[in-house]
Amino acid sequence: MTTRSTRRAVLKGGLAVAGLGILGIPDWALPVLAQGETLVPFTDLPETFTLERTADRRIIDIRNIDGPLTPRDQFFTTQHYGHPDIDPAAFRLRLSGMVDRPVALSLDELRAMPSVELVAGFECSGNRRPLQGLSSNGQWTGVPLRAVLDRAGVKAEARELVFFGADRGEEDVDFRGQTITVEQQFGRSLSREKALSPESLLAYALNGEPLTKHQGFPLRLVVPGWYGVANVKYLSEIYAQEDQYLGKFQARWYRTLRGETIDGEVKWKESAVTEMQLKSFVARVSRDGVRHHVFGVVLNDGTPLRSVEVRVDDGPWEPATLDPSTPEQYSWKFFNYVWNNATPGEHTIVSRVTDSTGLVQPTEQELVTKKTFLEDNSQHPRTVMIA
Ligand SMILES: Nc1nc2c(c(=O)[nH]1)N[C@H]1C(S)=C(S)[C@@H](COP(=O)(O)O)O[C@H]1N2
Ligand SMILES: [Mo]
Repeated sequence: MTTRSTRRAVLKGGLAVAGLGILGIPDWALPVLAQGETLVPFTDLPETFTLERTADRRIIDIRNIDGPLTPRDQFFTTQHYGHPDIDPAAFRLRLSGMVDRPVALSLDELRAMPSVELVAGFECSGNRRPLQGLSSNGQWTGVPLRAVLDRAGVKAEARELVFFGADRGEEDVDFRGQTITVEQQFGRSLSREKALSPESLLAYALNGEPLTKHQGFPLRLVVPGWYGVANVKYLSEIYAQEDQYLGKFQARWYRTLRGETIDGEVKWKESAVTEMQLKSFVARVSRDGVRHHVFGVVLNDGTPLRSVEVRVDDGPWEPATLDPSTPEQYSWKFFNYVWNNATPGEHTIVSRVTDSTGLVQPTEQELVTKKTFLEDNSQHPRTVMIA
């Protein structure tokens, strides 16, 4: 058996006992049933910790990641306006606004265009402690966004492309103390340059099968290397305009406020959530005989990585090994670290990643001037108890 299939078998055993959680025994505290490898529980999780599983939100259990691609029915999800029911036969993607030829494309027409496949992982910009479970990795099939925009011909004056989902909801818009309630679609924009650049994709399949309802059936935008919010689901309309788009999910809900020191003075900078910030996190610790394994995940904007390191307690940073099973540029990446001679007692384990430009994942302390919780890519120390 290869290492990967061994791990898969071990974790299948782990999943089989997941139901014991309802007896008050956290499933990850139980010995896993195969190959003598056991999960070592994280002791930093609150005792009452449960994975949120509602129609609009699914947090994956990162301790159970068992392969590079997240299965379709387990992919994390966050959805603001419920799940619209879309009849695929009647579905049309409309392109309008500042275009030469407004078009409406059926799914068959989109599928008839040359397709591309892309492995891309992403996390919600709100992904953070305690579990980091708002993240997943998928193989997307679809049509390059650029090819679809070229069908309509984006006029030279158009500065922004706005992507609207078919999902809609009522929102209170505050204006100088006055509250105005409007019904709106989920909408996000990309600059002309970004939209016409070659990477983005209009995806109709995930891991080789049609998109699931939670992942935006029948069509979604995938902007590789960007936070989840850019990947508009139930994509029904692309509108070209000259003005900046200032809708709620562009200009307000997904904003980061950071203090930056410029010429010795702190300037407060508000920015839209775009490229993923360089992040790694420990996903699980397991024991195999006398050795322990630390397994983790890296997410970033697609910049090549230089290294991942792991530190135990106050020890030195030690190199971890990047797993070759996730080589694609925009895939999430796995790392492994063999922890020898772990002594009984509680230990802290943390990882940090460095990319090829020399950028190092920041500590929590280095992010204290970031005042909103989005884009938290800080190093995430975890604790485990070694028996
Ligand atoms: N139409 C639509 N697209 C959307 C959203 C939404 O609420 N409506 N949520 C966004 C956010 S905040 C995230 S993190 C991702 C989640 O994608 P997933 O559910 O496939 O994981 O979808 C994005 N696309
Ligand atoms: Mo999100």
